[in-house]
Amino acid sequence: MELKNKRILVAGSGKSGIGAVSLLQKIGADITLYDGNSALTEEIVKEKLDNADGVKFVFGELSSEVIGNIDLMVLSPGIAVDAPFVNEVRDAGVPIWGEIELAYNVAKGKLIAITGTNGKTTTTSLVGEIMANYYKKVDVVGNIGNPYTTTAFESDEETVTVAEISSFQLETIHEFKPDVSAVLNITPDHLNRHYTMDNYANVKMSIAKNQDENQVIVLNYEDEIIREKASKLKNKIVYFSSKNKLEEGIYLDGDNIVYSADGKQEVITTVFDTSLVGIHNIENIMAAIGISINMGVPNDIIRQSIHDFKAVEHRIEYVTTKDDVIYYNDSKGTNTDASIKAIEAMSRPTILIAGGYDKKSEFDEWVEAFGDKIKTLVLLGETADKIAKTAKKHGFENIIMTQSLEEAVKVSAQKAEPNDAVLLSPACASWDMFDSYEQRGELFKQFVKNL
Ligand code: UMA
Repeated sequence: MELKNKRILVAGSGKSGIGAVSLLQKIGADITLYDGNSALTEEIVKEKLDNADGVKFVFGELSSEVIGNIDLMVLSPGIAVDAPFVNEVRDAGVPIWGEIELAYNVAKGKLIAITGTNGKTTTTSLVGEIMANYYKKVDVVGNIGNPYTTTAFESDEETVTVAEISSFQLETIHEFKPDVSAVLNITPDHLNRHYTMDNYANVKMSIAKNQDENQVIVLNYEDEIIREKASKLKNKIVYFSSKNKLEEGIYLDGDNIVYSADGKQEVITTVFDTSLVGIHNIENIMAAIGISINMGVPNDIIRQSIHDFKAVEHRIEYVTTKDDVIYYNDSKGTNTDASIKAIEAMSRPTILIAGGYDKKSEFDEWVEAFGDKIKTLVLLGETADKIAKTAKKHGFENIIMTQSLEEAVKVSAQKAEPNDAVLLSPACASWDMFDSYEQRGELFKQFVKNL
């Protein structure tokens, strides 16, 4: 679609909306920026724009008059695709694109798109590093916190874009067609938005829906949901496995990470040659290898990049040691599966700080993962009561309820004995008390340092 002079409503004035507006300004569209938050004002939002010339603003309710005068709506990922105003726009016959679709429409060069319930950010960052060590012009964008629309306009045929893509973003793609895609794993998450697991899995797999038979998707062989859904794909599948030796693909053989193709095997790296810990990270590394080989990066550059790569902030991040108690920030553990991986990575008796925004998750499996390792559970946020109930149901009684993250940190420090660990791994999103998991993680580190 030619976007110049089109009347475009950008919905959401967060990072994605602001990115979309700045891109559309460069194209010369007629822009209205809408946000459902009626507490916002033109002044507040203008602060976020480099240039607000010609942009119209609507806050709170969206009238049918506005809807009747637009050619396209660009939707931010945090807005549900079945929100009442979105339904109205759809019913009026107006096309709805996600911010990702808008960026894709404009961007040039090669595109790598990575999704999965967990490991997206680590894998995207690692692939970004590998690409940057081989290609001249590399952008790392998407759910990682840097909207694709902020780089799309300046990209050219030489650009390699590495995009972390969430399920929310995939719901509103149409022609989005990555050269190489990846689905790392699919476990329950965001079910309040996607309703069923099947729906969620289909959304995740739709990352490949426009890829052709020559284009690669890198998939986790050990994920049953992925394997089942993969049977419907028409593009080229490259599997990775942490448990099985694959005839074709990437696999873990003892301590070696092996690439096997056309009857030949090559050790790309070993589990000792990386600072990333845990089997989930080995899977992220294998996915990154699968992507990079299919982007034509030589093996020695892949190996060196993996060796040099440092873990991502807020993901089982070491904060400090005080009175022989180690503090870890896993604010990015925003679902039970991610949090279980953090618990598994602990090697000391652990005081776990958890709870947050209610995504209607179940916490049974998560509590079962405590084993003997978690000695005290410190809870906060919307889900605190639900988690406490589930923990007690499973016989875990050592629970402390708190009202704030600061209180949770103080209580944990009081309870901790030498040789313990204190782990913030909420198993929940942050949106009940914080703007983002990053903000929650930063505050946690601050409160720990203030102890
Ligand atoms: N809004 C409405 N109506 C609604 C809901 C929200 O008008 O019904 C408005 C809010 O008032 C707010 C704006 O929309 O002003 C926020 O938009 P947004 O929620 O889409 O947030 P952005 O700031 O644009 O950030 C988004 C991603 N957020 C979500 O998907 C919720 C960021 O992912 C991403 O980094 C950013 O785009 C850049 O691409 C964060 C995330 O938590 C990290 N993602 C989830 C996850 O990883 O699990 C999916």
